[in-house]
Amino acid sequence: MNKIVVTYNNADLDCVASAYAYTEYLNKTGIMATYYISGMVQDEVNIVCQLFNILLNNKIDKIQDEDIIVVDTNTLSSVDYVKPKNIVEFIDHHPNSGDIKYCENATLRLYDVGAVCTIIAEMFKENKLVISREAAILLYYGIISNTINLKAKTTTEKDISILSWLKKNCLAIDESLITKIFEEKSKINIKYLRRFMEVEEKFIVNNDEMIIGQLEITNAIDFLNKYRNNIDKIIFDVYDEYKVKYVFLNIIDILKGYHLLYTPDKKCISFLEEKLDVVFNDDIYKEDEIVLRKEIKKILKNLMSNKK
Ligand SMILES: [Mn+2]
Repeated sequence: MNKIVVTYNNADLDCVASAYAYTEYLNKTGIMATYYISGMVQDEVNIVCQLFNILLNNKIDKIQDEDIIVVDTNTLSSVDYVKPKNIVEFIDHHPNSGDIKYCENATLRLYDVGAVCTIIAEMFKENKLVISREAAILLYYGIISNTINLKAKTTTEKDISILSWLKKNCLAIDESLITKIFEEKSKINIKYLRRFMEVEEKFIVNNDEMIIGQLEITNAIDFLNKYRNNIDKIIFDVYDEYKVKYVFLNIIDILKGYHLLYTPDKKCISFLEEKLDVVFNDDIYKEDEIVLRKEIKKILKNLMSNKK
């Protein structure tokens, strides 16, 4: 039976690159597979594809009863368009959501790396398979994007060393384009600000439901100052719609390498100040290093479950 590699809605570059390259990997090892991208992809995916003339297309329009492989998430709600019983495999680097218990046919492969792209690239390398130009480019910039050009603390030795293998296998890869890609993806159309803020997924610790948005852009502080009203409105809308206890935003400056926590909600600020032992100034907390949303989730989860 044909296998289908899927990932979450509004996929980022790590998702799309992993799905694309893992499909190629399966095909090259004699397993029939296609990828399926659900919903709109994030701008960065289109930027890289245009730069290198890579064409992405879904060869199927609809998921039926095929075997499903999920990459870059292990949370069922983010792949709500597939049936849990059809999932045969998860390949991911996020914390274990516990949802595997609802998938009687699936195995869960979790790796401690900065990008799922790294895992897929290593499979090509270990099995001495020839990698296509497209797959190598997507994986390379997928790793760069997901590790914020290796500045994120989630970056591992594996991420760093596989980049040189990818470069060796594809002459089109150009390091000097990284800044250009980062600048390009920061040109946000404010009409779609909510999509860029990634505020549609609840995170639950103990009994507290919260939503942590994330923006990855250049000139983070200027952006926040300029669009503060728009951001506030979206955060309050999200409170209304999802009825969660806390909503806040993690804003990463992808070139300067710092991050901000921001929310207009004083109650949420007090919560974060207490839990994370930080001080907000004018509703903003700034730290001179990059901390990703998945790391913040991990910290909160550890703190709050220990206490129980
Ligand atoms: Mn990822």
